[in-house]
Amino acid sequence: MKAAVRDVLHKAIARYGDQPRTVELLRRQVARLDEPLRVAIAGKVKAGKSTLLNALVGEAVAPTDAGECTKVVTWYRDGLSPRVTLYPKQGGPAQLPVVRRDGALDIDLGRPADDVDRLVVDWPTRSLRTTTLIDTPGVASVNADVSARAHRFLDPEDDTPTEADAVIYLMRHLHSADADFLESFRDRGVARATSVTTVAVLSRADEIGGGRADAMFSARAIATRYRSEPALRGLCQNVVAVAGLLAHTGRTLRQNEFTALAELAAKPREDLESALLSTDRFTRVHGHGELVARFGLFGIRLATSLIRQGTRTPAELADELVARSGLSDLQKVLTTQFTERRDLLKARSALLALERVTRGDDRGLARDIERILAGAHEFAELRLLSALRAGTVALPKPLVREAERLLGDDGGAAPVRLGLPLEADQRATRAAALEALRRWHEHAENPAFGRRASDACRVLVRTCEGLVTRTPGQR
Ligand SMILES: Nc1nc2c(ncn2[C@@H]2O[C@H](COP(=O)(O)OP(=O)(O)OP(=O)(O)O)[C@@H](O)[C@H]2O)c(=O)[nH]1
Ligand SMILES: [Mg+2]
Repeated sequence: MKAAVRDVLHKAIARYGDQPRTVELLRRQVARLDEPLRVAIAGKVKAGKSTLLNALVGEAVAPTDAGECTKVVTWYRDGLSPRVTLYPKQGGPAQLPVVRRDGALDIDLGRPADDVDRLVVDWPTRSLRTTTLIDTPGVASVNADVSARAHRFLDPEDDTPTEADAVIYLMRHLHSADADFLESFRDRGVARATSVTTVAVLSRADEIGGGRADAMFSARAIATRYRSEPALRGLCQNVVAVAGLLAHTGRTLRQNEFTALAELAAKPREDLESALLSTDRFTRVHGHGELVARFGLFGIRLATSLIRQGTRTPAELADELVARSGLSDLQKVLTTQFTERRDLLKARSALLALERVTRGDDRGLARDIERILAGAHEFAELRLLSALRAGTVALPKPLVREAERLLGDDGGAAPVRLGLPLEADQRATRAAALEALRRWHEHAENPAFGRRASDACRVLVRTCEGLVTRTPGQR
């Protein structure tokens, strides 16, 4: 499919030879096909976007305090050596010095954020090799300009293509502004399937209920509820609870922090508990303002209790904090939803871009675009997945769940799609595929189903046929 998309882009470049700006836009799309997937991190002001980005990278690259930088769209990509490039709205790009303070990257724009189009940070790290992460300014903020900047990036109104292939949307609790925002960047073009390119995160999950010991447990329960919330279901692929701060601090835990926590853990437990009721109270009694900023009250409570229960080394503590932060849940969802569908999502972005630039004057390319869309069964799957999530296909509930799984909602591997363990052998997988094929054939013929539901069943028949072909029988 990538080859077909590349071909149609080249064809377009030839046909729009008289329009240098369009050619430039299309050239960028060709290059983009081979680049890592671009995932933007969006959400309201102070939702914890930059902290989560740092947790995903495993280093403090994104500034998290107030400052001009947090108002600028910033790209973080794998590079040979650390480099910060500023692209102003007017004039050519400028290199900024790479300064680290306490291990964290410290960027000084040297000019108002308003004058900056974007920052690009090259950072040598494995975690950015398959995915470029894009930090965006908070939306629906008091500062309408900053909010508008994030909006323009994710859903430009003119005919420039969207820059991100997928979005991680952070919210602290479900707010109508979040649903409005997600709704507003639903795209209207070819592959019409924004929900499949968005994963929602219930962020700063450790703060739920004032950071009580069961905060993460409650947060997971809320995320599960949001997953089936009608306001969200059609707008995103999944909802995961994550305490980004805990994850980031865990991944960058220092020896002196472990020592300080061990000292706190040795104090009488009741005293510590009562000091942990509020930040003010804690810092008044124990000082350690820096520790609170790094761990939060929940993190201190959790870390001291782990040490009391026998965690002996910083490495052990770090692993436990990351494990409890929900970061790996998010990473797993990002892998199945985004990384495994990388080529499809990139092809989709390219076709969306092509459709935007050729709108109104397609120069005979509409047929080529249509042919790719119709020919690639993956697009039909993506659209159906999105329709199922939005609840616009009237299928019985158990069938919806099975359909979502067959379409790759839990992962793209054949056994997983068929509801078998990943390590299931070829024979079992083939048998399950044949059985699924038989049933979906039956569903497709079910006279009780409406036209849309029957169409959906036919897409699944093709999916099952594909699964049968992928697992050939022994002769
Ligand atoms: N307790 C707790 N605090 C968090 C968490 N994530 C972020 N914070 C804190 O919330 C504040 C804002 O975090 P940022 O990561 O800068 O949030 P942001 O969404 O990037 O903010 P803007 O870019 O200014 O919109 C910082 O003081 C963080 O330490 C979390 O998971 N738990
Ligand atoms: Mg930020």
